[in-house]
Amino acid sequence: MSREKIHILFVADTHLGFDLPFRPRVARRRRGHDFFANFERALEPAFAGEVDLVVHGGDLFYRSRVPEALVEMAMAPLVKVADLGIPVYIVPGNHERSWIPLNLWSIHPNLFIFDEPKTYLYEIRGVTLAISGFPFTRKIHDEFGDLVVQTGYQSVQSDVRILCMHQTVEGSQVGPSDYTFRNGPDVIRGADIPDVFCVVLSGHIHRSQILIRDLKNRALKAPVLYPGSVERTSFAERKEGKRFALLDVSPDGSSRGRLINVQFIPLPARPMVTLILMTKERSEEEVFSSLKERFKELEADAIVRIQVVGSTSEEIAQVFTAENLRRIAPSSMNVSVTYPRSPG
Ligand SMILES: [Mn+2]
Repeated sequence: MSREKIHILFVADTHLGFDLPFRPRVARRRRGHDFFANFERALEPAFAGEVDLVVHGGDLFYRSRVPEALVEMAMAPLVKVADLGIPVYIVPGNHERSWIPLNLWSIHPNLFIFDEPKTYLYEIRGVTLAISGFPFTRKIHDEFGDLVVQTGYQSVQSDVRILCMHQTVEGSQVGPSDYTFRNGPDVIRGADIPDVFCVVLSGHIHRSQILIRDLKNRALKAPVLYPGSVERTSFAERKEGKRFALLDVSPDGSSRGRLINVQFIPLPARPMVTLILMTKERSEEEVFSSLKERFKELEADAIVRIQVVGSTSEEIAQVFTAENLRRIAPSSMNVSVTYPRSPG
């Protein structure tokens, strides 16, 4: 029996279109280009012909309704991969759930979209790989088992089986203080991961991680792999390294095969900084010059969130108008402001 390794490139949560207006009202640095650049970086091993297939784990776009021009831009790198003869499998995420235009692309012989639960077969170097998947599904807690059956994985002969989805699994973590998903209508129980796949590839959770145990410390029947988002979509991700994944699977004599290698490949992500500015008993000029000083201490490409603490009189608020901030912050930064919530 063949011990051939199959190389898979797995990327997810590219959120293309985020901060990328087609007709911007003001000229300032936009974060959207960073997302596109990392998407293309992640696909480099595919452009170089170093992988056998590519899986996109969903949230290709940053929201459900996007302009057609953005769809063209987002699909171009995936079509480039597909044109090289490398099949690309796309899981519709929460942002693409019922989005028909994506299906127009499924006429490409190497682009496959899990618009409903299904299983694709891919024969390569004498190995039959079964790639099962289903689109993002709300309230999946009690539906997961049925969805897996609906993929039809059991009706095909295979040497290796993988499952692709865009869901939250028990034990996955997000946020600066490691919020852990435990239970709930949108969370898949670890114990429900079946014994029929060698790996579960999932988008949705923006922190890259691999789950091998449930919260009762019982081994999962297949590891669940999240590559994470390609750039930081919010300040909750400020401490996370951004990555995509390369993995190898191999036949092992069962119809499931086995996962033999996982590599998380880092992507450059811009620093995110919260700048706390005290305004109590300070004049507009003082606040203004202190803000200018603080900008100088930051990395030039920082994404800055200013948190105003204290008075937000009309004069002080003038310092933080978008126009004013663009004037004093280096143009390489992205700057936003949050004000304290008014008490009561
Ligand atoms: Mn996402």
